[in-house]
Amino acid sequence: MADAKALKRTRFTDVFNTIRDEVLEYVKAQNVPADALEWFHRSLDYNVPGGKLNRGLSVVDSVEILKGRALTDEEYFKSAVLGWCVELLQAFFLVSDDLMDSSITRRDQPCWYRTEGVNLISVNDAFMLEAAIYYLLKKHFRQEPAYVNLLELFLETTFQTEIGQLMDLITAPEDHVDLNKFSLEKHRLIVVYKTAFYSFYLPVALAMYYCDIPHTHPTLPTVDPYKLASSILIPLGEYFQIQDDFLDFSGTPEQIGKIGTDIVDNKCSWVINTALSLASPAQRAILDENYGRKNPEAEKRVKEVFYAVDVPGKYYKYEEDAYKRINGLIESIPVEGLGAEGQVKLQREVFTSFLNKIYKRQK
Ligand code: DMA
Ligand code: MG
Ligand code: MG
Ligand code: MG
Repeated sequence: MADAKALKRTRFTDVFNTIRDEVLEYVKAQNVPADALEWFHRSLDYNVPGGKLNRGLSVVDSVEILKGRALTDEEYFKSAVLGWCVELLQAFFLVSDDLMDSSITRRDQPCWYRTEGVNLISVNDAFMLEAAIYYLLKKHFRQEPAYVNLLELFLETTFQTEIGQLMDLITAPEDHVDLNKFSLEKHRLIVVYKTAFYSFYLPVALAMYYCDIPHTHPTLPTVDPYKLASSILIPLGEYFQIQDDFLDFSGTPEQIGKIGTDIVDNKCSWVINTALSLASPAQRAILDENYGRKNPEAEKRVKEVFYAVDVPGKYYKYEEDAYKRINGLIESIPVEGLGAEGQVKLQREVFTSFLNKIYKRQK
């Protein structure tokens, strides 16, 4: 089992080497000097392939499930290119996110902006990681009917994520802490935009477009399969970001590959919102005085309150409830397919396979 997983990762990572070289070949052909080419090469290797690859692999897995058979070499390659485009988008967001969140480490190494000689050049590096997506889409999908759909999906999802990042950042001002402004409703809005669209809806919708699944059947009035997919994947993304918030506070750097910054950064996370709903007046006063302060002692006092009100216990309960609720949503998909004659099939396994990639995750 573990072997099959490792094999899958190796095959997928092989495609990264190909697409990285294609992007670099293109830049090289523009006659850019060797040092600039080498810089981009380093940025691609440092920022793109080192994560869990859940998003990228989900594109390939979803295409395989939707087609209901093993993929041809060409189908595998193209699905993997789409998967790596999602990972490039993720790299673009993470490089900028770490700069904006003043993070220290990511994927067990220093954040890119903190490496030798990079700092604010990382802004341009992030843009170039994004640009590589559109070079690859054009190169590999320009001739396909799905091209415009794939293109629009990347653009719309990027916009949604940026709106989410904006809300995340302005809800967490550096110089002014006001916990009255936080709520679980606000949290939900932020996480759906900053995480759920690009991490969950995007990989599956890419696979659906690649498989030429239509929005509506020409003669049968039926549910839009993309809307149905979204109604499951957005709650799944919300659950994923709540895990991310919980791990930011409770995970060790060795475990999660990054040092948590949400408390110091004054973030409107699930953890602070949960603690606020449980805190006594005395505990609330400690949170008001210590949350969002750039000081390790203050962070420690906040964590003590989080443990005192048993945030971990609430989280484990949340996780069990979310898992059941999302499985219930998945079971509402008709097994025979959508539409009276089942013309559009949206296998439940697309969603269970994604859910099982993240259930009870520790990193
Ligand atoms: C994640 O927010 C959202 C994006 C778009 C990267 P985050 O700052 O909680 O992520 P992380 O914990 O990985 O820094
Ligand atoms: Mg961050
Ligand atoms: Mg962030
Ligand atoms: Mg986080």
